[in-house]
Amino acid sequence: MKIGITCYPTYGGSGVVATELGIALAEKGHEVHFITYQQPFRLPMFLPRVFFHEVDVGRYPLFEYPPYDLALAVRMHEVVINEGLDVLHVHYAIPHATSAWIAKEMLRDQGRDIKVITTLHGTDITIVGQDRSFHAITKFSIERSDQVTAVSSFLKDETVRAFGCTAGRVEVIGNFVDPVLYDRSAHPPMLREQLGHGRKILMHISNFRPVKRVLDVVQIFDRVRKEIPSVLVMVGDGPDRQAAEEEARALGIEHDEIHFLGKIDAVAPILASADLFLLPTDRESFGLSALEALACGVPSLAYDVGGIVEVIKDGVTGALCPVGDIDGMAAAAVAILSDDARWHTMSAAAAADARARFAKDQVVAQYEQLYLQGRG
Ligand code: GMT
Repeated sequence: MKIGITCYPTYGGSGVVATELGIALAEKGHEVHFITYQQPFRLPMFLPRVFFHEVDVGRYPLFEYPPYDLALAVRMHEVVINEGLDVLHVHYAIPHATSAWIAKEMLRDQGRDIKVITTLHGTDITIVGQDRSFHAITKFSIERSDQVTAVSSFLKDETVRAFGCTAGRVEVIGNFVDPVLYDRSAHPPMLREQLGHGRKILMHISNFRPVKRVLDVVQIFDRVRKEIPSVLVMVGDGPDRQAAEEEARALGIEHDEIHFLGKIDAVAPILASADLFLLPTDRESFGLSALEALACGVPSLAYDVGGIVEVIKDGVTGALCPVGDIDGMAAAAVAILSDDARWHTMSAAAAADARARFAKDQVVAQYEQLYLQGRG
């Protein structure tokens, strides 16, 4: 099939999922066309059957806010015609589902139908989509999509609740990992040798937005390090990085105990050195980074809200605590890290469960089924 994919190409979960889905589809023989404003960051320069179509908004003095959604619709319309696409699969509703609907209407006028699939990822439903400025257009665009998927049951329920969509219209297709890449045994323990020095390694990966609660990460670690020789590795960057660094200093955490590595695209080799993953976010629809950690055999800790409870199995592959329960998270971390046998059992269960429920091949096949539905 010929599939158009639109996503946010920069750092972020939905862009990662969309890009890796596109690469996997191309490996299976489909032709994939990314339509967005920048080459997706996880997309290597050239791959067979993968194409990139840049959206150019142009510049005009009148436009204080250049209308990207319209330029995207025009580009979608053009690529569908020029490349003969069968389906447009957009990731993150705003504004991608709206642009796809406009392109679909333009094509309809030319006697051509294009199937539009919208995958909802998180804040397009839980935050931005519910803002007064966007609620009506988000609801409209979801309802006009031919098919809608959500990355967790939590997100599906939230879509039905907040937008009044019929539950049957939203199919849950979770995120996925490549079990070959996210394999602890596939990577030398480089980070452990460089930073571990015999200590346990706790890790956090995110875009350091307020929703990720990176200060909680530092405070949990502060309690753990007092019980167990350990080191915290912080991966990523964003608005709360400075506050996290200041919190570490205020708590007297030594320079050698906490490392801020900044943005790193290839996280599998460093996850393979971690002993515990911390993702204490309070509004996570899925938690892709936790899934990547689990696949690498890293027991993961999170708050028991949102879709992350569908990813981490409490007491089996990690632990879940009430939001803000920093003492509880620290106690759970110490309990896992101080018992080698328990850690090994959890690590093996984490890697096995990630493979059983979220392996790339099975999830990509679910999307392929969706593309084929309704085709003659
Ligand atoms: O960063 C992004 O690309 C989108 C972001 C968001 O804010 O919606 O991430 C969401 O999509 C990811 C991929 O499906 C999920 O793993 C994240 O849990 C989800 N983020 C939130 O719900 C906060």
